[in-house]
Amino acid sequence: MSVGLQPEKAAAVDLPRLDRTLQPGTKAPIRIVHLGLGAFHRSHQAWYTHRAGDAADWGIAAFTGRRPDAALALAEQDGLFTLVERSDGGDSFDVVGSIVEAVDGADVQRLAELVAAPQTAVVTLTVTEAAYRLGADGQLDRSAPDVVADLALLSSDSGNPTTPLGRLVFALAARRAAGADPLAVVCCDNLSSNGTVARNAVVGIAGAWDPQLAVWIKDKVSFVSTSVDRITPRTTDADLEAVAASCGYRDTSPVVAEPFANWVLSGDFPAGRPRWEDAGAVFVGDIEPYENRKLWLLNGAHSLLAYAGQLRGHTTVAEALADPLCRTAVEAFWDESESSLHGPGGNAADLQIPAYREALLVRFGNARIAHHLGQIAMDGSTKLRMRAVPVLRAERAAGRSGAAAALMIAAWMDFTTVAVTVQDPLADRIAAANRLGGPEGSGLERVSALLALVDPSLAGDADVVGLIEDLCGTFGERAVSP
Ligand code: CS2
Repeated sequence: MSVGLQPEKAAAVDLPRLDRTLQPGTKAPIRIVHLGLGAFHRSHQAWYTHRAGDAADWGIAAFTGRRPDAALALAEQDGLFTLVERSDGGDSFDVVGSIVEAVDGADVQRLAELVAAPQTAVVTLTVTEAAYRLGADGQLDRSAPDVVADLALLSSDSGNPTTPLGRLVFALAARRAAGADPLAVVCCDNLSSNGTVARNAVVGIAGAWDPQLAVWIKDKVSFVSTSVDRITPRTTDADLEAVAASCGYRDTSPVVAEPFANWVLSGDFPAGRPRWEDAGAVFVGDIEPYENRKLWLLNGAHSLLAYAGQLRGHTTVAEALADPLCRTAVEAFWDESESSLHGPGGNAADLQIPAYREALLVRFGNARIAHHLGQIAMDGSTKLRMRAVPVLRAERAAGRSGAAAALMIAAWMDFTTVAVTVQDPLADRIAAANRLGGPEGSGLERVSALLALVDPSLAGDADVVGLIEDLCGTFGERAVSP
């Protein structure tokens, strides 16, 4: 039986399974190792690699995070999957062949073998923002329980690390032991200066295990920063059926994405890379302006819609954007962000912000994409550090209130109070902070405790705490009395 389809549905469609006999073509040699085989990797890096002019030279071995079944399903199709580009006008289908091996992330020995292989030139990462275990000070939180556990496993040689970065450190140690040449690690998670963040996290873990390995990594591994963009909701059973109906084969692992895709990269590739520019990737010297434009305007608006929208009873981005209260909040946040978007070389015009904002409204409004707010709401304590805090700080430094950025934080706080589940590495501490706002506590105490999880220095600023407290309740019932 094919994975992912209900038995009765599978029986109803007697179709061949997608495999390389349906899509003939040579399998490229593995030269890229990817950590975080999810929908976004397939719609983005795998798609760019598939479209590169030299795709035949660049195969990807992709490792899942925690889901062996996802690796199994893709491996049964020999790594092939269908990318469904979904616009308001309809769907188009493309089979992507760049993933040549799909592996369960728990297979750390295979990861080490591939990262150590001399022909491997690039390691790409989509492991989620929270996986970098950044403390509120922006450095690796070495006290995070899973970091502590991985360090114990690495040091005792008694087992395989379980976090993506612990696994990467283990694999880089194997590359060092094999005497292989330098390579590039390309972070594709939505973090500011994501190459530097990845470097700090990897070097931090390595240094706590084996200081010589940390020195080798600093010396030999190039950490490339990137800004990645393509809206990719979770695949549903209806998507599997749409592929079967339109393509005439059964694909257990299709991915649906918007037509838009963007990839900006900055950094060195000491062992080479695919010609991703053939597929539209852009290589720049100074990535920060592009990164901020995307993180604040797109991801910031996403987080605002995720919390405000759910408080207002909406389910998808398109629904939330159609609500005037949410839309006004987004526009106000964009206005604040815009004041701090300076553009490459200080030339804001190069960022084409009015056109970017206009395009975002169209992208968010694509009702056929069904991008669930619940998916975006995860890991808020980490995401807000990148999406709301820099704008709030810049606004206040300029003598303005930063009320629109503060409203995003207030909406997150209200959401964490009423949500059935809060998926966040700090979920326990969020729940404890929310209890401060109960009958015995005060709204200000609660806001300050929650804010401390996002940014401790802001939590000590009484004006900011007061501002956020005032804004709580904007999108629904005030969860806590002032
Ligand atoms: C979203 C992103 O889930 C989220 O936090 O904001 O996944 C967003 O859809 C992508 O960055 C779009 O490129």
